[in-house]
This record gives sequence, C-alpha cells and structure tokens, in this order.
Amino acid sequence: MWRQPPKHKEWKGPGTTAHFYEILLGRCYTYTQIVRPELRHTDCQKIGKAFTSAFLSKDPCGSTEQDYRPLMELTTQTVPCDKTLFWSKSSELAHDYTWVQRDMYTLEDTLLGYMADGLKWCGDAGSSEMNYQSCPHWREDCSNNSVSVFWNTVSKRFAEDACGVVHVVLNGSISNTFDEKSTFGRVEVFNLHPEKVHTLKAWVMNNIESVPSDSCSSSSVNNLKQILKTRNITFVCQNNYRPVRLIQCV
Ligand code: 2NF
Repeated sequence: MWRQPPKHKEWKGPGTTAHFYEILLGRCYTYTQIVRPELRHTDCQKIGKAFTSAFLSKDPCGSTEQDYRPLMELTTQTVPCDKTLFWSKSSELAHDYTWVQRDMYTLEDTLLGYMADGLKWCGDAGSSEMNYQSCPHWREDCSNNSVSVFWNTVSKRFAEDACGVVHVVLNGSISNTFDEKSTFGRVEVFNLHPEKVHTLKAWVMNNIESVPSDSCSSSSVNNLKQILKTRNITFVCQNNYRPVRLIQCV
C-alpha cells in the first residue's frame, strides 16, 4: 500500500487547534454576552469570518499585518487610561491579577486576545482548509507565521491605544527579566505613544519559593529604563508589588 501524500505542507509546530472555529466563535459570544455585555451587539459571525479569512488559502509563513487588518477594523475596544497591564514571562500571574482587579486589562482581557489566547491556527496556500496536522514553528520554520503575526499586530495596537500610566508584570526570577526579543520588549515598548503614556510602572515579581531580590536594579531592567528614557516615558519600578504578591499566595 502507498502512503497517502500529505494534504498540506508539513511544519515543525503543532497544527491548528481542533475545533478552532467553534472555539473562536464560542469565546466571542462568551466575551460579548457574558464577560462584557456592553459589547452584546458585536457581530461574532463577522469577526469569526474575518479571522479565518486572514489566514486561509495563504502561505502560513507569509503572513502580514495587512492580512489581519479587516479583523482589526471590526474590533475596536477602548481600555480606560491607567488600566493597561502588559506582561512578559508572567502570563499566569498577570491574568490572575486582572481576574481580581477587574478594572485592569491585559491583552487577553480584550475581545481579540480573549478569543485567540492559547490557540494555534494556520492555513495552506494550496487549500482552503485549516491545517490541523502541523503549523510553522516560530523559531524553527518562520517568524512571520499566522499566529506570531496576529500577536504582533494585536500587541502593537494594544500598546498604541494605551494612555496615562501603564503597567507591566515582569518575572524577577529569571535572568532576562526584561527581554528585548519578547513581544513586550520588541513590540509593546516601542509602540507606546509618549504623548499619551507618561509613565510605565514595572512590577518585578519573584517566585514565592525563591528569595525576594532587588530585580529592579538588574541590568535587563536597567536596559528597559534606558529605552524608556530615550522615548521620554518615565519609568518606575517596584519589586514584589504587594497587591500582586498577595495573589501569588492564594
Ligand atoms: O499568547 C498570548 N496571549 C500572547 C502572545 C504574544 C504576545 C500575548 N502577547 C502580548 C501580551 F499582551 C503581553 O503584554 O505580549 C506580551 C507578552 O508577550 P512576551 O513575548 O513579552 O511574553 P513571553 O512570556 O515571552 O511570551 C508569551 C507567549 O508568546 C509566545 C511565547 O512562547 C509565550 O507562549 N511567543 C513569544 N514570542 C513569540 C513569537 N514571536 C511567541 N509565539 C510566537 N511567535
């Protein structure tokens, strides 16, 4: 017996999440009907279609910001000034914090971030279907893959829209507390508008098991401080900010 030829191009990363479209739509309805009912008139069908149109029938290693433009245009959501919370290497803690501090928003507390968080997706140039077998791995195959480009695009807009005092939760228990190659370091920091954002407050958190250290004075955090200085944004840093510290203990 001959093996069937692969239906799609083969990549090194896991394929599209099973039931991707249903999950996307379900999350859109959950978010707009239950989490933020003020958005109940949102057309989730239209958003779901725009999302999949951004990547279906296309080379998953040739994804661009333009591909996601129609989707971005359908989903404008304003986060109040002073309420934006970025994170880097601290996903769980940042989200646990906004779960308690309901008036603060991470990207995943906005509609598009909520819909896509934790999912994988890609299409194929030679087919109109999703590729459930494999998708490009961002390091081993290509950096401009459909998932990475999506996060770069939404992260960029999230930062551009921020105003007042913005916050970031950083991980003080790793050497690159501020990582220039992360989305926060590459995209978000450089898309803050100094006319609107006057201060960035970093909360550098240590794991509770490890000894608290003065990570605010580490070289990577100092690097962040220098970048913000050249961008005319005031930098404030706090080690183990207490309200977040309390979340780590529960
Ligand atoms: O999955 C998300 N929810 C997500 C992904 C990327 C970026 C969210 N973001 C936004 C959030 F709003 C945060 O403010 O950017 C900030 C966090 O991203 P980060 O890169 O600064 O933080 P990490 O902890 O280093 O990475 C977060 C997740 O993204 C993956 C990484 O493996 C981790 O699962 N990731 C990072 N860079 C890339 C990339 N270029 C990536 N995945 C694919 N391509």
